[in-house]
Amino acid sequence: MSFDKKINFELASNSVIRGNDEDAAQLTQEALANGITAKEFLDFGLIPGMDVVGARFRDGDMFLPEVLLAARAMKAGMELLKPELSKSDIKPAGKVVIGTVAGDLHDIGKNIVIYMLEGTGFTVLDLGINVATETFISAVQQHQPHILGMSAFLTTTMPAMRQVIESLQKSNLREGVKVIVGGAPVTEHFAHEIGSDAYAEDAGTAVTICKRLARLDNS
Ligand code: B1M
Repeated sequence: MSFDKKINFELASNSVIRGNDEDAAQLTQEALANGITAKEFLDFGLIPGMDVVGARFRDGDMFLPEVLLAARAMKAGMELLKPELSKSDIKPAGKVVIGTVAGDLHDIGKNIVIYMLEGTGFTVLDLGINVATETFISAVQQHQPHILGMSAFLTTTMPAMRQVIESLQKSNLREGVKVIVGGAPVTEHFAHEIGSDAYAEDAGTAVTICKRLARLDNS
């Protein structure tokens, strides 16, 4: 049977919605084998599926165990996309330390940002999820990155970003590092209010902005 891009994307979205990791992996493999780019497959296949999951969960039509299965299916696809998203012949563009803030266990969006940063030549140190303020601070002290990135996916964990920026100031580290924040509930306005240098609404924009921030830092 010939490969149909539209059907592949639809089936991939459905595999995330149904939480079927085997299907998600197989459809990802098929897409890559048929010349679909990792970015296109994410944007039109996996992520739209997760958007449906989010809306159903919000409306009470889906429950936590199903959301966990959806996340597992999404990750099964992402694992296969990672090599392509992270492939880079470009020399290091800068160093980024990144993590999901304290109290927050979401990491799918953060990981996409990381893969795409690595794919454009950034060296990335991933601090993981539920990262305490002190851990961000000591990572900046120890690794002296050009950029500190923070993700928050819950309205209740967004204030932790402010705490990290305040701690950077108190530790006299703020001048030496650019800060970028993101995650579904975070806005440009919020980023500005807490004193972040930048905000990005998606991984592609995050890469463009990090390039700009790293260049400014070096100049
Ligand atoms: Co949760 N969850 N969840 N969840 N979950 C949301 C975020 C929610 C919006 C769902 C909803 O109600 N519709 C809601 C938050 C409501 C709010 O705060 N306003 C919610 C809730 C309530 C919860 C729990 C509290 C549920 C409960 O226990 N009752 C709980 C909290 C746990 C905790 O963190 N303490 C919880 C748990 C979970 C799971 C563990 C089951 C799972 C996470 C699995 C994982 O990540 N490993 C999960 C999931 C999967 C979701 C949804 C459905 C999907 C998130 C996702 O992966 N999206 C989500 C609903 C939604 O967002 N539609 C939801 C796909 C991803 C590609 O997009 O994350 O936006 P996104 O990332 C984007 C951008 O935001 C941006 O680039 C990424 C790629 O383009 N970006 C950055 C991200 N980080 C960036 C950093 C940057 C720049 C850009 O610079 C540094």
